[in-house]
Amino acid sequence: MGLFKKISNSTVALAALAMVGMGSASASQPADWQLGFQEAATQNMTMITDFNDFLLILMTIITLFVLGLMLYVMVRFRARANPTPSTTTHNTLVEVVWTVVPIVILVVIAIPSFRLLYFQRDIPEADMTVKAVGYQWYWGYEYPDHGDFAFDSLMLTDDERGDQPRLLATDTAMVVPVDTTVRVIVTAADVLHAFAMPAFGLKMDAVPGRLNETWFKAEKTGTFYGQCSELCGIRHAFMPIRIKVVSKVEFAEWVEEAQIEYAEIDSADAMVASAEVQDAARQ
Ligand SMILES: [Cu+2]
Repeated sequence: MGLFKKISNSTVALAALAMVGMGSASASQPADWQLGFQEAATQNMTMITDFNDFLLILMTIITLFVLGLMLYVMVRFRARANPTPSTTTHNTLVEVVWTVVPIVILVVIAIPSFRLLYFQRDIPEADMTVKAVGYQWYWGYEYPDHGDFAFDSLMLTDDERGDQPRLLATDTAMVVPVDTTVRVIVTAADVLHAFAMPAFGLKMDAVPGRLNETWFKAEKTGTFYGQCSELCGIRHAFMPIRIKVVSKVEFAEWVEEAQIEYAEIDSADAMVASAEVQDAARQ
């Protein structure tokens, strides 16, 4: 993996240089003229990037080899240079080689592929749980381990967003501590959505009436942007996901504030909602 690491590191360095040149923002969001993935913020995404680089190199070698063979055959055995064609129909050695070599290549691909798949699907012992609920058209977050408070996260308009990125800025963020295994329970309240965070290598369908489970462990602090990744209706493009990864101390402080702030908002919302239901019932 050393070689791929070096290549992907130099790609990151090049991308960073390019971004400095263009005055673009951090790598936790899409960048202008971006090639490849966003910079990894979890081990999962590092493994995805390495696997992608490995496959890219492997298939480049195969493509060049096949191209070389075709050019050789076209030149060496063209009608003018080779007026009496060979009538050979079988060559045991060549046939064994072109059967065995592709099998070996597939096995070489399968091993890291399954390793990555098991790493993603085998959910480790989680330190905390967040439930992400997709609504038409925003995300809601619930923190069952920290007093069961809940809040919604809506996209900010161009007037409201300040220096946050366009179509990715939200009023509130899902806040999690760094170096912590977070179990994410993903579901939806109305139609299919999908919870996706590119820098974490995270994508999970949000299905009404079903609890899907995934996890991540962010290795650095910062703000990370993702989007709903299931065509869910007219405002599908306007329900971004913002995850703020903070230190454990900052997270504890945020939880204390959030328990007060969101509990109050929720009970007020609930009162308004129940009043509306009663009004509707009377009419
Ligand atoms: Cu959606």
